[in-house]
Amino acid sequence: MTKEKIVAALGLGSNLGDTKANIDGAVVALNAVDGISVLQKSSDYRTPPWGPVPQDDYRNCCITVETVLSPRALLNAGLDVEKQLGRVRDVRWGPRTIDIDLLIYDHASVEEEGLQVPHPRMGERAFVLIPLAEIWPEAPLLDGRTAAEALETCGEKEGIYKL
Ligand code: A4P
Ligand code: MG
Repeated sequence: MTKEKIVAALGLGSNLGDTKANIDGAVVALNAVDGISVLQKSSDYRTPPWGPVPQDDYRNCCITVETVLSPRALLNAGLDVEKQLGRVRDVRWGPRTIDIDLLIYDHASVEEEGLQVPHPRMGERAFVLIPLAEIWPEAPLLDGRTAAEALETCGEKEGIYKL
């Protein structure tokens, strides 16, 4: 029996080292994982740092993938790729070589220890919604809105530039 393939979206961010190489390397590494095929990658965007930690601007993008992995296995694949690319977990919300967030997994809603999908903070974050709406405007958020609808009312669009 073949497993059902579903579409998921991942958000990638980097603000340490060669940010383009980090993002591109993460996309290649994710595509190389058994059970994950990258469908689309958005443009990269330069985005002002969000959150309480003063730090450099980020490079952010989103990808859609087709996968037979469970949400947990997909999250773990992302964490493995973060490790491969030399990410050291230091300050929460602090600078990072690469951050891979699981944003959307089909229409599933997951609330487990260490795993929340759709990603709980994505609906207010233009650095997630702008690249996501570029490749998957109909992406279903937790509150029933699509990525494109959430982007319309999102207040943090200033200072974000397509690279
Ligand atoms: N976790 C639970 N649900 C998920 C999910 N859907 N996707 C858990 C990914 N991880 C999920 O994450 C901590 C734990 O969250 C993971 O081990 C996983 O079990 P982390 O990556 O170690 O820590 P973090 O990234 O510092 O915390 P968090 O809360 O994920 O931060 P965010 O929300 O990712 O924010 N500014 C700009 N412009 N661009 C950015 O990309 N990123 C951050 C980090 C801050 N400011 C930013 C950006
Ligand atoms: Mg994270």
